[in-house]
Amino acid sequence: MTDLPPPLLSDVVTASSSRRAFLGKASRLGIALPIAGALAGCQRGDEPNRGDTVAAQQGRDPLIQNPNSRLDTAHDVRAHTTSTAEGAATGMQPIAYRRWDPVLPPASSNRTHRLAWSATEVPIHITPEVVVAAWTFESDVPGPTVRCRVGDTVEFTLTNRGKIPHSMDFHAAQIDPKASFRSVVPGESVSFTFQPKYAGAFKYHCGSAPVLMHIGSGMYGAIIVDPPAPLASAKEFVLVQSEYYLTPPSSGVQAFDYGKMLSTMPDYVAFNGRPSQYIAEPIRVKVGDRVRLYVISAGPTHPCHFHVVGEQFDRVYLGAPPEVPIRGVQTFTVPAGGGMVFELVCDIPGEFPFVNHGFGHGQKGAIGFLVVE
Ligand SMILES: [Cu+2]
Repeated sequence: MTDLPPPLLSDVVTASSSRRAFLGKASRLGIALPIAGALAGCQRGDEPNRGDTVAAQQGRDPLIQNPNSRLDTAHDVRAHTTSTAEGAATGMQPIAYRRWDPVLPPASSNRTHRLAWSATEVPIHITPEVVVAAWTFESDVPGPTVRCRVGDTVEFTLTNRGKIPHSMDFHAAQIDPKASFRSVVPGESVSFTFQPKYAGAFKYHCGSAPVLMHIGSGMYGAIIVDPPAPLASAKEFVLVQSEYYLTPPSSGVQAFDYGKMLSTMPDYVAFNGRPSQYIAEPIRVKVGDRVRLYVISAGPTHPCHFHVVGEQFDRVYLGAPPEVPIRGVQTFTVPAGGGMVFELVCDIPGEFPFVNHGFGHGQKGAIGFLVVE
C-alpha cells in the first residue's frame, strides 16, 4: 500500500467552525468532500507492476513519441524516471507549501510580451505533507499564468536548466511545432514568437517525449487570451486541473509513476497543483460580483466536469469569448488539453463548493470553496 499521508483530512480539520457546520451540511446533502479515506482505493498494491514493462516498450511504440520534436525519439521513459529519482535524492530543498494564487494577473497595456522561462526539476510541497519530484516551468506547478490579448506578440524563450530534455507547446499559438515546440537539451534554449488569433483559456505544456510523463510530472499551465474588446468587468480566476500519479515516498519525496499514468487512476486530482487547497483557503468575492473562471484541464488524461454547487453559470463560452455564450448552465466539461471560460453572478452570500462533478476526481482533491461575502 502506498504510504500516502492524509493532507485532505487535515485541510478539513483546520477549517473554521462555520466551515465545520457547512461541511456537516454538505455531508448530509451527499456532497462528498475529500478525506483520507478517499485515497484508500489508490493503493499501489492494487495495481499491476507495469512500469518496467511499459518502459521497455517505449522505444518500440511510436504513439508515445513526440511528433513535434526532432530530439525526443532519442529518449525513453526509463531515462526520465531515473532522472526524477536522482533529482529527488540529491538533497535538493523542497519548495515550501503555499496556496497557489488563483487570481488572474491584470491585463497589461503592452502589446508585446517577452517571457524568458526556465525548465527545472525540483521537489515541491503540493500539500503541507506531500512532496513530489516535480518537473516544472519556473519551479512551480502549474507554471506562471500568461495573460495577453488577441493580436499581441508573445516572444518566448525556454532555457533548460534541468537534467533531461524539455520543450514548450502553447495551445494559443499557430506555429510550426517542429521548429518552435522542439525539445532542448540541458543548458540550451529555444525561442519562438507567436500572435494569438483567438481569445480564450488555453493550456501550455512540455511536449517532450513521452508527453504523458512530462505533463504528468508538472509541466503545464495557462495562457489567457483576452478578446480585442474587453469582456464585462468581473473578478477573474484561473483553475488548472491536473492529476498526480505518484510512487511511494523515498526520503520523503514521491516521484511520478509512469505506469500509473498509463493506468489513468490518479492518487490526487487538483486545481492549481495542490489538492483541496481552496477548501482550507477559499476563493473570496463579494455579493454582486460577476465571477469569471478560466478553467483548464491540463490532464494529462482526464477532463473536468466543472460545476459550482448552489450556483448556475450565467454564461459558458463555446467559442472564443465573447462568441457563442450559452446561458443557465449547471455543469460543463472541459476536455483534457482544453480550456473553457465560465461566468456566474454572485447574487447571494454563501459558501459555494466548486467541483469536478466527476466525483471520483472531485473527491481526490478537485474541489474548493467560492465564498461570497
Ligand atoms: Cu519536459
